[in-house]
Amino acid sequence: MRRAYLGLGSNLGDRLAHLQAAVDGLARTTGVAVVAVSPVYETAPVGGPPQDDYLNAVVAVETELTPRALLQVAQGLEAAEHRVRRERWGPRTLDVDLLLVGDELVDEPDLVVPHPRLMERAFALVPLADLDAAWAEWVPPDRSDVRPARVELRLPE
Ligand code: GSY
Repeated sequence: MRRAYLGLGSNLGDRLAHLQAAVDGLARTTGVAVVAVSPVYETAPVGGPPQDDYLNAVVAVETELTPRALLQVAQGLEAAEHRVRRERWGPRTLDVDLLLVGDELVDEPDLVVPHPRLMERAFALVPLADLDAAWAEWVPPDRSDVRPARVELRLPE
């Protein structure tokens, strides 16, 4: 068993419902136990075309799955929320990113762990630091693009 952190993002449709569906789907996955969910943040889009703000959060799980198996779970959760890949970095109903999987290092064409852009993304670092204070020192001082949202995710029972 190891601790993994997954980043969740949505900027299309019922954003909170998409994030909650990901948390609930993880909780239903064999070999995965959801242990914590971060606060939800309203965040300015990074990269891609002009698009609406995102809701972002991070979920902590205990898992016996490999990074590859977790990637398949993440892609299944995105597909269940009808994510359509129209353009790179474009708007999406649900994005589920593998941020960290224990101390695993993976560098394959379609899977890099830790997430290759984690250190540049305040929208992932801020909620990650909420769950693991060891990450607080990496959070940029200007958090104006990552604002607490007035909504919360439920931790499944
Ligand atoms: O990789 C996550 C998708 N994404 C996001 C996101 O989740 N939040 C914000 N604020 N910007 C983003 N740009 C991309 S791509």
